[in-house]
Amino acid sequence: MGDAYEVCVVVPTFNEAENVRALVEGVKANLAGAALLFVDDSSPDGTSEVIAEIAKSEPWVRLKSRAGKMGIGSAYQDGFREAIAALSPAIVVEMDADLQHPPSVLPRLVGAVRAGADVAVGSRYVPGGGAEGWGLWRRAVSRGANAYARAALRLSVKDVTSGFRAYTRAAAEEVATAGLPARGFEFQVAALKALKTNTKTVEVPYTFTPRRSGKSKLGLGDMARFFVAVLRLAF
Ligand SMILES: Nc1nc2c(ncn2[C@@H]2O[C@H](COP(=O)(O)OP(=O)(O)O)[C@@H](O)[C@H]2O)c(=O)[nH]1
Ligand SMILES: [Mg+2]
Repeated sequence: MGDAYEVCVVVPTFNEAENVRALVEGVKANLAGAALLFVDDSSPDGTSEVIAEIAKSEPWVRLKSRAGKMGIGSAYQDGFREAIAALSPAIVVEMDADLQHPPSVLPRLVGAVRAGADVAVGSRYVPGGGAEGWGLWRRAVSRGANAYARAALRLSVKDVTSGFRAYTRAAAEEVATAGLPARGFEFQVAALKALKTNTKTVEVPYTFTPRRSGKSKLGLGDMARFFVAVLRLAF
C-alpha cells in the first residue's frame, strides 16, 4: 500500500522548469496536506530534473515521467490513473503548471467538492471570473471555442474548456477510463460530456492570469483540431 492523501493535484508539464517551484509553493501555501503529481513528457528544458530535486525534500511532490510529448489530455488521463492507484485520494484536482490558474482558488475548488459537487470547474465565464492580459484575438478564440462546444454538445457549464477543476475520485475515474482525446482543450470538453447525466457540476469563478514564464503550447493547428474533435463528439 502506498501513502494516502485526501487531495491529489495533477499537473501536466512540458517545458515548465521556471514555473514548477512557484507552483509547488503555491499549492503548499493554499492546500496544505495535499499531494502533487507532475506528469512530465521528457521536457527538453529539464523540468523533470527540477521536480525530482524538489521531491527529495517534499515527499508529497511526485513525478511521473513519460517518454515523449503525448498531449495534455493523455497526461491527465495517465496522471489520474496513477494518482488514484498510488495515493487513493477522495478528490483529484487538475491545473496547469504555469500559474495561469491561481493556487489561491484551490481551497474553493476543493471546498465545492467537499460540499457535495462531483466536479467543480474553475470558470472564467461566471460572475466574478475573467481573464487578465488577453488580447482581443485570444479572448475571441476562447469565447468562440466555448460557445461552439456548449452549443454542439448541449453542455450547461459556462467554461467548458477550463483545465482548472476538482473531481471526486469516482468522477476522475470515469474521465480516466472513458478513452477521451489525448490532446488540447477537446479533452476538457470531452470529459464534461463523458460524465454521467446525474453528475453534480458547479462552477467556481477565477481570473486566468498571464503566464509567469515560458511559452504557451496552443497554436492554430490546435484550434482546427478542437473544431473537428467537438464535431465528432457531437455525433
Ligand atoms: N505532459 C504534458 N504537458 C503538456 C503538454 N502540452 C501542454 N502541457 C502542459 O499543460 C499546461 C497547459 O498548457 P499551456 O501551453 O499553458 O496552454 P494555455 O494556457 O492554454 O496556453 C501547462 O502546464 C503545459 O506545460 C503535453 O503534451 N504533455
Ligand atoms: Mg497556460
